[in-house]
Amino acid sequence: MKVRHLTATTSPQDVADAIRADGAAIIDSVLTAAELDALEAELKPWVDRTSFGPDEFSGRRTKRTGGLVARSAKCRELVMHPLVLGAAGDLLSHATSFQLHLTQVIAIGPGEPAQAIHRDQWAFDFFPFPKGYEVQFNTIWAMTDFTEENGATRVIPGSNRFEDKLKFKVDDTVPAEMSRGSVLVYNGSVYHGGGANRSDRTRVGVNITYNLSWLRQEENQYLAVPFDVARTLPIDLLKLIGYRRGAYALGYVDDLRDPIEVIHPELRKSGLGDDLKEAQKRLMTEGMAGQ
Ligand SMILES: O=C(O)CCC(=O)C(=O)O
Ligand SMILES: [Fe+2]
Repeated sequence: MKVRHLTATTSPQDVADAIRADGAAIIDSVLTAAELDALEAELKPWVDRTSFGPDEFSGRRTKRTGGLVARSAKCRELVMHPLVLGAAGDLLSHATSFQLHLTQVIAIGPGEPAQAIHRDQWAFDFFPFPKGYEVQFNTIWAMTDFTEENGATRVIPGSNRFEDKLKFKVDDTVPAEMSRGSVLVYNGSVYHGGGANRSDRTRVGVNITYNLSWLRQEENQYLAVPFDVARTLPIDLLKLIGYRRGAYALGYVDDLRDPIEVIHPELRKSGLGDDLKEAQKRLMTEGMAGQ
């Protein structure tokens, strides 16, 4: 079974449905050549000065370059891409909100062997989330073509419904082959891994992932994005990178202040934002019912 291909005009709900069905899908030709060139120009200096990975999982011939919200204005557009945010919101709608989890160029160099097949949600200390309770929405934007030969991500379609902590071989997977400018979208429960690069060119993807706001972020956005840069970012992006509360109370500052107020004091609110009213209502009814 191959990874399903969708067009860039697919609705966010249909993208989310494809992921619910198979754990992964490819949206073809989302970015234009001009957008890709601009992205590449912003990312190159940072990738050039990144060292190879320290272990097999990160990849000893693979570079992983993060901090992309701070380092690349064009990446902010990928982070905020409406189709991605719409699909993520649909897939993760069982929680109050979701947030940016990590931003990372993954440049798999020639000679890199295949990465171990895994679930991304194992990052949460291998917590056994209930089947169907998705905690992550992930993207890998293809900056080069992704081919079987150059290390296209390996996926087991449908494995989002499998048991946890299973071990697989590369032969159990299929390559998520896609053209430059396409994006692989997948959830935290699908088994996958970076492919072996048997070509003589580097395979480059931009991995941008989102998770439920009640979980910890893999990349520490508060430290990765300097305060002076954060101050210049749009409010929506600030909230997405974590300057908001998760559920009712998670992440407040001093006297129950919303974290966005630290950056923008003019946004001080006396009450809760609309997005938190539902969480408050649940806390009151479910909290009281338990007493
Ligand atoms: O680069 C890829 O194709 C996937 C990498 C991956 O799955 C990971 O590092 O978690
Ligand atoms: Fe992964």
